[in-house]
Amino acid sequence: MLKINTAEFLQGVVDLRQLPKNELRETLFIGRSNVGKSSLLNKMCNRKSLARSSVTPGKTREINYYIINNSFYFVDLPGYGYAKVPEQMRAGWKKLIEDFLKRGNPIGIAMQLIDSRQEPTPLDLMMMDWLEYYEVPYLLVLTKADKLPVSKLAKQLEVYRDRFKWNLTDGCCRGIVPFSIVSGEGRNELLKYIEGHLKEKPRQKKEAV
Ligand SMILES: Nc1nc2c(ncn2[C@@H]2O[C@H](COP(=O)(O)OP(=O)(O)OP(=O)(O)O)[C@@H](O)[C@H]2O)c(=O)[nH]1
Ligand SMILES: [Mg+2]
Repeated sequence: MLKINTAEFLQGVVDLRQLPKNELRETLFIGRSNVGKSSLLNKMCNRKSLARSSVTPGKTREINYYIINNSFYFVDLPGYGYAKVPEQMRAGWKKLIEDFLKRGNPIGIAMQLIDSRQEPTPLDLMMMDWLEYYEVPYLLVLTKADKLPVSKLAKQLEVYRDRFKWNLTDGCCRGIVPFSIVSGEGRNELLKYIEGHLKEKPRQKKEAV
């Protein structure tokens, strides 16, 4: 099993020209504001405050790069869907994320986070469409799993599996995984998936249109 020995914040990127020159494998963490992105990143790295939990949601406008074991990246994309964000900022976010995915990075995978108690929002669905379009393999991670009774969580998993059947069989979704920072549920599964990715050959680069 992959072990995370070191995790360091590398840099925040607001412009794609600032992307690290060193092209290493990367795992993207994507999700709306407050879904538990920073918490999950910290849990993955067994750190308390590597990724800062923001006091004001929607504040993070940067793509945050962390370097893990000095050999691959965790990439925290800015959370979306926060109602109070001005329209102009929202457009900026969309452009930054889409340009970022458009690079067609052949050595990236993603974790799409959705709150296990909720339905996917239109922006979650748009993000998943982008991942499918740019052919980025991803796991759908249902966060805060401890907040649901076991039977409800099982039911919710069924609902998600049914709804995203196409993504699971013909698309790029490689699995749907409940996750909790309280119980640690899901952590090993994510590590296993990342480990597999680190061993894979780079994919064919998809041409941007
Ligand atoms: N019970 C429980 N609470 C969680 C879990 N994951 C996150 N939370 C809580 O949810 C809140 C939001 O978590 P964050 O990790 O800051 O969310 P975020 O997605 O990084 O939010 P932004 O940075 O604002 O986009 C915090 O109060 C966390 O403690 C979980 O697995 N279980
Ligand atoms: Mg955060």
